[in-house]
Amino acid sequence: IFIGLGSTVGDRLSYLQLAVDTIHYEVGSIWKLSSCYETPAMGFEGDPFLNACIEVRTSLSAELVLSKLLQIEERHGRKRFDDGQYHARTIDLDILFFDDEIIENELLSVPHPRLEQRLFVLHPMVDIAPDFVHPKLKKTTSKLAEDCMDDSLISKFEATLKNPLHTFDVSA
Ligand code: PH2
Ligand code: MG
Ligand code: MG
Repeated sequence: IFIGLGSTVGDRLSYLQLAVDTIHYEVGSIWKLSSCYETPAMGFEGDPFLNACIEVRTSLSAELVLSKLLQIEERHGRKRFDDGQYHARTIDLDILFFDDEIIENELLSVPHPRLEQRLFVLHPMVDIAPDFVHPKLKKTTSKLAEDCMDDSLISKFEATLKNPLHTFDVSA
């Protein structure tokens, strides 16, 4: 599975690393880590995000992965609001792809809706899985990035995430 990570408050890199470490122990092994990118907040006024993607191997179901990710977000200080708006957050963890499954229910929408409109998702995805085919749109992540109309300015962040296993680290 591919998970998108984002943080917009505090020590953003440490929050993302904390998320990676916790996912490694509670969801599955971290197969690949993208570089980190600094990206302007999309859809609301706010400080820039640090965004990255990881590939995780797990035997858990999508529903279980989702509940683990929500727990991790909560444990590390994310506050949720029920006003239907975006807010600054310490950690946002999104399931982007779950193999080539298409899941639509009241809890989950996988592949993550609108990811093809977001360079802050596509850029890190191209790092770790340029040839992965979007199961609905039938295009690789590289092709989606090329065709993407998002013109936001995305810059590579110098510091990188570390794999808790210290292997398969494509960003090293
Ligand atoms: N996530 C959002 C809304 N806007 N903008 C950026 N740059 N990065 C994000 O991860 C992001 C966002 C909703 O989850
Ligand atoms: Mg998100
Ligand atoms: Mg989210």
